[in-house]
Amino acid sequence: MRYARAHPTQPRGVSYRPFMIDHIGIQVTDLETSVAFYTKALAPLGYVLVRRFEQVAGFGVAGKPDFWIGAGKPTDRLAKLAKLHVAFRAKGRADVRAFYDAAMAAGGTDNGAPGIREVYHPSYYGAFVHDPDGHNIEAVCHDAYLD
Ligand SMILES: N[C@@H](CCC(=O)N[C@@H](CS)C(=O)NCC(=O)O)C(=O)O
Repeated sequence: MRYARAHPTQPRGVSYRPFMIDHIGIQVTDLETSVAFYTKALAPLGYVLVRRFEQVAGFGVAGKPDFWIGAGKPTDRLAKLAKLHVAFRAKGRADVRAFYDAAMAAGGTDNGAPGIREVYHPSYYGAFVHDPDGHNIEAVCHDAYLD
């Protein structure tokens, strides 16, 4: 099955499954630290820094930012609730591993090494890292994939 391009600027012939999330934003305590972290951690997945304003930065592919980080300080009361889980889709299991390695090298902390998580479904291959603020960041490949 061939899917519509996720964004008009994406090259024809490249099939992407449709995204149901247009963009997501999280607050971070040190924007520069987090821009550096996500620039390195998401590079294996093809994400780049697309837009940068003084207080926010947007990452995406093909010029479409869909993951935003903004300078902010969650209050203590909200700190626990402010910890988010964001899962980025990877094209294959090797990219999941590359994300994990890049994120760890960029200062992330382990929250689950790359591997199958049968608890979700038999071919769910994910890796989990906490970013500098403790957000739970994942790369996942849902497809049965030989590597
Ligand atoms: N350390 C776990 C992390 C799993 C995880 O974070 N799963 C996501 C869903 S894909 C989540 O938010 N789980 C809820 C939780 O951990 O409280 C692992 O390696 O499997």
